[in-house]
Amino acid sequence: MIDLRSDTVTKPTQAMREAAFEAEVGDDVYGEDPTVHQLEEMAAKLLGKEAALFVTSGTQGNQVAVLTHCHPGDEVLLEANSHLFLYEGASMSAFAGVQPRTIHGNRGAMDSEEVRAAIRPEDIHFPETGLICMENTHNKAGGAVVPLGNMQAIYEVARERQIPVHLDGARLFNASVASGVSLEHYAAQADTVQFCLSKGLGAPMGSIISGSYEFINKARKWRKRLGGGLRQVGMVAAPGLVALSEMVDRLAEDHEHARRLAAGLGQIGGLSLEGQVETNIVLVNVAGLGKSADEFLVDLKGVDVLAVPFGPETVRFVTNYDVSAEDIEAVLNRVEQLVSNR
Ligand code: TLP
Repeated sequence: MIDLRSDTVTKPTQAMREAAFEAEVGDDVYGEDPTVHQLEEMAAKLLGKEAALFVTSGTQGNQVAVLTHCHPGDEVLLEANSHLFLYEGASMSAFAGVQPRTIHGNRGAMDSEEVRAAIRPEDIHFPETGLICMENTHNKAGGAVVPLGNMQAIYEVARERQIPVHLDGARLFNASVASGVSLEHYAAQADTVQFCLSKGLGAPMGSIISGSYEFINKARKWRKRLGGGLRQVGMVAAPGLVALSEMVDRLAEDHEHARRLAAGLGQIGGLSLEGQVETNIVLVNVAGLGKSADEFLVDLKGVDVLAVPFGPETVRFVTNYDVSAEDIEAVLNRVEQLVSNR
């Protein structure tokens, strides 16, 4: 089976398994796990922030950020196809009691003037704008890299109005490797940043949120309230350290594989690419085959290839550490056969 459903499906490397086995641990709720400390320090340094917090998942990291930044009754501005809006079970409303307000972006990038216009003026009828969220890379836009200049413009608007900015950087390392812009530069365009260790970087679990000392102290309490205070968690922080030290540069391979996959799929009659491939995500429209995404995925599974639906006619393929260049060629051969046998 060649699994292109997500980069979350990667299995931990041998080095990660060994690091977990050997990790020095302590009770992290008491702040006594040295491996967690090491991971949090390394992450904060990479992002150029004061402090960082290890959380169980990207969703938990984003929600802890919303809970820490906002008050019930606030409004959160975010891109209409962002993960925070589409794929987190409305948890910002369920937990933080905030209302999302969406802005349609161009390949994931919101127009800074639209963001400015959406910020609420003081009026007894209106909610307060409590937070602005950005996402880079943008998942639903096909792994699009949101340009640094766009992020700068939005952060400037936010600072003028003293509204905090959170960056969902689940795949920020992909953005950085693809664009050559440092993590620090991206992170400087937001007050807080979440990134995932368990996507392209291959760790078995965990995300980081990062920001000021003050923010992280408050966030730690929200993480505890959500049941995310863990004990000898150095066992899973250790693979995270391996992810940060060994797995970043190789993301370029995933990007190369995605470009090859896209080039090949784009040649197959009935399939059309949706948007440009900038990182490790390829979106393909299958309407030309006279099939829905779900129907196409059943056929694909029949030839031992897995992907996910990303719309009624859209299929998402995500290249990852466990998929080789040969696997990509095999996928192309199998899809070509499928389509020609129709
Ligand atoms: N995305 C998953 C699915 O939920 C769609 C995937 O396979 O891509 N932010 C972004 C931009 C994400 O893509 C994801 C996961 C998250 C946050 C949440 O991370 P987890 O899965 O660790 O909660």
